[in-house]
Amino acid sequence: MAEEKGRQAQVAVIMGSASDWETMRKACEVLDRFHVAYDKRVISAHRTPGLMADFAREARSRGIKVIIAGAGGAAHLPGMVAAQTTLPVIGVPVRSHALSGMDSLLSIVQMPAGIPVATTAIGPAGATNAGLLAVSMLSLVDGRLAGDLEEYRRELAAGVEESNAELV
Ligand code: RP5
Repeated sequence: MAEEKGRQAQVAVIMGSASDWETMRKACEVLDRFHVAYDKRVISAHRTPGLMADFAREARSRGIKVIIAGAGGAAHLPGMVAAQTTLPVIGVPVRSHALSGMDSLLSIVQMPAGIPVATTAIGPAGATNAGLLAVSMLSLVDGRLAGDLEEYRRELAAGVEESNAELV
């Protein structure tokens, strides 16, 4: 069974390379904040295609409910995982050196009809929002998470109010 800190993982956070971790850790920070158990691991669509296929095909039976997949450049991981599971897949375009992540974004977002990947913004903001989207999906059947998301939004709004106060 997939587990994190002794609890059944509900979310899998995967990335094409360890070099994606600085971005993808933002998704994990959100899951930590909401006390959602997750697995995290490097799985490369190009360097470990067999591992990717095994992971995708077994994820549902392992109890995973949402997959967050980050990749950069020729970012095939989210789409190829989505092709092999009916779990929701959220794709995070990691900023690349050569093309600043536009290559990653376009690789992930332009899926053919029938195999969806919910694609976020490029980079850390996208990873943060991927974590929040996963929490939102889980909150459909988890009242505690629904309440915690409401509280999170109140905190965001309070932060804006505070920034206004600092303008004077
Ligand atoms: C992609 O290639 C990875 O997702 C990463 O963003 C990019 C570069 O990988 P490394 O060469 O840094 O391992 O597969």
